[in-house]
Amino acid sequence: MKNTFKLMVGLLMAGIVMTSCNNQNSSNNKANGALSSSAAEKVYVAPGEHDEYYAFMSGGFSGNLTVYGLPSGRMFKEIPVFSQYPTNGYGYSEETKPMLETSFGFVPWDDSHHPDISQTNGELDGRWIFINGNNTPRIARISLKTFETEEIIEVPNSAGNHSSSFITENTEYVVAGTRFSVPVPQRDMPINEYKGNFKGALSFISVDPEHGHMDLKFQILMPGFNYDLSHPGRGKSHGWFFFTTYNSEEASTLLEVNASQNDKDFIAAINWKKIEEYVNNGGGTMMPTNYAHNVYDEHTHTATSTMKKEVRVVNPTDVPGAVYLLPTPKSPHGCDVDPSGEYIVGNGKLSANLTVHSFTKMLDAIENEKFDGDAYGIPILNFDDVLAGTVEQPGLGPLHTEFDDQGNAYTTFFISSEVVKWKLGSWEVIDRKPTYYSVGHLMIPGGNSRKPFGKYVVAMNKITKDRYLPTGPELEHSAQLYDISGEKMELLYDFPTHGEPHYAAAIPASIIKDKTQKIYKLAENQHPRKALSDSDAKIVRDGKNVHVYMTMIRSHFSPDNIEGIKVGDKVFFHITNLEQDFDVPHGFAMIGANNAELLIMPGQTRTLTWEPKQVGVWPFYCTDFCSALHQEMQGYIRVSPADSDIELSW
Ligand code: K7E
Ligand code: RUQ
Ligand code: CUA
Repeated sequence: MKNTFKLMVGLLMAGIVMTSCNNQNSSNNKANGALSSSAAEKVYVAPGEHDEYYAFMSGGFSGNLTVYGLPSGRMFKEIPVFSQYPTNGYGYSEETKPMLETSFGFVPWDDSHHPDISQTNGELDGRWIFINGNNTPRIARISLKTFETEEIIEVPNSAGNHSSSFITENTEYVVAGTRFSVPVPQRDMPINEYKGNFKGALSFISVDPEHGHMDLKFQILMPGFNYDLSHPGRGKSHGWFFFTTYNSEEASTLLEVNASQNDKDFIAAINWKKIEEYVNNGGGTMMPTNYAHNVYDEHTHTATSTMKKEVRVVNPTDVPGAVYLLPTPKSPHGCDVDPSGEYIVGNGKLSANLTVHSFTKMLDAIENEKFDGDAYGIPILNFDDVLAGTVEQPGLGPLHTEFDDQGNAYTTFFISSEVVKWKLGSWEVIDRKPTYYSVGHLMIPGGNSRKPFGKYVVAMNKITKDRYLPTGPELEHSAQLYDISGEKMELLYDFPTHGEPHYAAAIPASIIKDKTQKIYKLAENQHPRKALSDSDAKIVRDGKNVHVYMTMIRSHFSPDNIEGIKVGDKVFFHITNLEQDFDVPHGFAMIGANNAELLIMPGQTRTLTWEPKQVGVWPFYCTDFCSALHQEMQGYIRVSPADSDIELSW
């Protein structure tokens, strides 16, 4: 196994794409066979009891966010964000389709990476959770009252929206950084003229404290590096934001060795308060661009998409004292700030040691103007001047670090497949535990805030292999739960996750569970095509468009039997669920409707379209077992030839 690791490091050093298919050792997975019997008790949540934490796991290439309980590992819900979602019709219903509009058109699938929960004074407040769409750059805001996606804003001038979506400690901004530098503005130009022409946009999206509405306030146009992960300053470093970079060579292809030829890349430190002030005084320039801003209105239960036409961009050299580069070995991935705001951990993927920078030292170096040259006019600080310490050879392939409330840090090592616990300040390794297999992110509830809850860590592993009963070639990823309340970590439990969870965020259930919304009040439904009682139900023909204002309640639809629909019509079913009891949705399935069904919550109106192609009498029904008479909840639609003179009737 050791040799395999050496080989892997050799491959990495040679610039070969990171793969870990070789680092399994199936005899090793028995190593955790000797779990203490108390491990079972620690994860056991008795029937009817509730979990202590909500955990929100990124869905990775599913584009969604999944909600789990900790410590049980039970999955409660999948929240659709950047994907059409058959279970409840998100992205299929007319009300939710606008959420997936972009300047590229309707993009109903993305790759989501990093959820982050809103904060007040650096502590989790449980109002919203944000997550990035990586591929077609977007940031979403999800309400933790309704667990629904309420807003999606596209990020222009970006590609591979990866340093995202992390928030400042009063949720002033949700921050997004581009992975790929691209021509800004986009234009037709030779790829090998990358250097000096491609820019890396770091976007600061303000969040309205009352409703959470997002607004792309400014973008900083940085040199053409790749920007990887970011973290906000907190406490003493509030007002700053830190981004790891790689490819400081500005090579246009990373397959060449030259992508990692520099001994050190950088962590970019951004004084966003300073840039905010500059922008508030009219600094920066408005650049024409296109990006979608999609907002779901909680009163009409309907999303609207607006195309924005310009963005304010800031050249960092125009704001002296706002941007610095901290040399960090080599190809840093994670960029993690500890709860005190003093330490900035750069996880250099190809580095033997972990580098930790000191915020205080950084300020001193800035004050004394001790610079080591500059890159494109941005001052570079001296490595030794800002170094707080190094953790010596803690493992291979460090990716991400989280923190507990006792001054400890926990770093994942992808290649050596382990979580390593070490001490902030003394930099000594305290414990290490293997992960099964090849861990990416890890998560401690509140671990990206001033107040972590250091009871559990969840490791999110890239490779599952033999951890569960085999399910053919495609497996779900595997998470592992460790008890970290003692000096040594204790592996408690494995559970599968959906998609690829890059990061996760968790919060004590006590903060949000009593604030969640149980019912949409019918009386507050402002959907323009609602029907609030059976007597409001009606059908209105408008040329070839037929609008059916339908209601549903246990256990019938009104209207149910409809005649006078013709081939070539487009039927809009606007269906209101009249129930006002918690947890009584009804479904709607119309044979051959436009690739979709609906699930409608009490008090809510949803619209599905149907374009009948064949004459006949076609049934519809409720898909959710809602009462003893559920199977009676049905109707028929008579479809006549296009030239028929049968009148609408119901
Ligand atoms: Cu390391 Cu996208 Cu956060 Cu995945 S990234 S592991
Ligand atoms: S919501 S102004 Cu009452 Cu549409 Cu925010
Ligand atoms: Cu309504 Cu089944």
